[in-house]
Amino acid sequence: MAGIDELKEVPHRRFNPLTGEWVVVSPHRTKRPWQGQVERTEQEAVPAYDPECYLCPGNERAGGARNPKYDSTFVFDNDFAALKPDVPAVAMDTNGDELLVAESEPGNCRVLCFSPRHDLTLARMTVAEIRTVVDLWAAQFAELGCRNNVGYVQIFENRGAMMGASNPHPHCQIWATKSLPNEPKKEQQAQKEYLERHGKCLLCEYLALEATAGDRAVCANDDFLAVVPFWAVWPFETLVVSRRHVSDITGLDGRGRTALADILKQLTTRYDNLFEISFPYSMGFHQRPTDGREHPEWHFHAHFLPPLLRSATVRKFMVGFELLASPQRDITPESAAERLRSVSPAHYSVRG
Ligand code: H2U
Ligand code: ZN
Repeated sequence: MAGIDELKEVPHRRFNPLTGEWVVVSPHRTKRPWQGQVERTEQEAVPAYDPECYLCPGNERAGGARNPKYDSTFVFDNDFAALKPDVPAVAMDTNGDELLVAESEPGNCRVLCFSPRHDLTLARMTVAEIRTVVDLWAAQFAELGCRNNVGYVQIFENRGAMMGASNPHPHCQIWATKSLPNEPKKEQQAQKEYLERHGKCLLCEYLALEATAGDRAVCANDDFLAVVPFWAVWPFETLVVSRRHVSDITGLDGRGRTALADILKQLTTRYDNLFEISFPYSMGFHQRPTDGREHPEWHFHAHFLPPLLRSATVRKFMVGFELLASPQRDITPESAAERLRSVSPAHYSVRG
């Protein structure tokens, strides 16, 4: 069996055991993975309070509602929700030919503000402040997940204009759906099959491998490990895995929740330090479906999917072969992890 060293300069493809999909890796295209230049971009000063922001405490939202003068976290139903809880049960399959298939999808969409401060981000909040966000994520997962018509709860953050975030105020969204969406559905099947075939949890086993290997690790604490996964698609994609086998965020005890806050701060700090900007990404937690069944196969984790490639402005595009055939990357996951490990663990904004 070949080791990764033998593939260091060889075009190859890597298997993602969580989705059953492959990614093409072309390491020979990056003679030097990193030129060392940091392209400084002009950063707009963000005020602590913005009278025009629809998420700041006390302000009016676009829908007309007014935010309370909250001093920690704040959650509300999305004023422009993509899904609604009360929809008639409708299913169509014209002529039964399995070609024009549709069904109504009940759901809830919420917006969750991390902080009353307009100018903060996870990287610049304290671990104690992020811990209150973790507690609210857990409460929201529990509350929405126990509803009859909620089979899955997706918590996600779009960070930065490049990712389509409409507002710099630190916030995330929660979408609760009746059905299991595509990505968690793939992971559900893969984890279930792995458990059946090996009698072990896929991510427990992967975590043990990565903890020993070390070359894809980015940062860690006693309860979590952040790695650039072996099968990463985005240049600086990471996977945050709980060391304990819990299937959802409510399975974390107090210590685990503080550790989750800590690893999120560590990781987002390293991301920001890479190009000395507030690093854009989409991140989200993958947890067990809330369909009322037992899900021993599910291992709680988070994915960070950042678009940037070489600098604050040069992003990766998923086009051509990637869009039509399979994703591809040049910089290897190992060198991306090395880059993330080599930056300071302290945020550039407080380093002076
Ligand atoms: P994003 O930044 O990830 O787009 O999330 C912001 C969400 O906030 C977005 O889904 C909602 C938008 O619908 N929103 C409100 O619910 N009320 C408002 O007053 C403006 C934006
Ligand atoms: Zn704001």
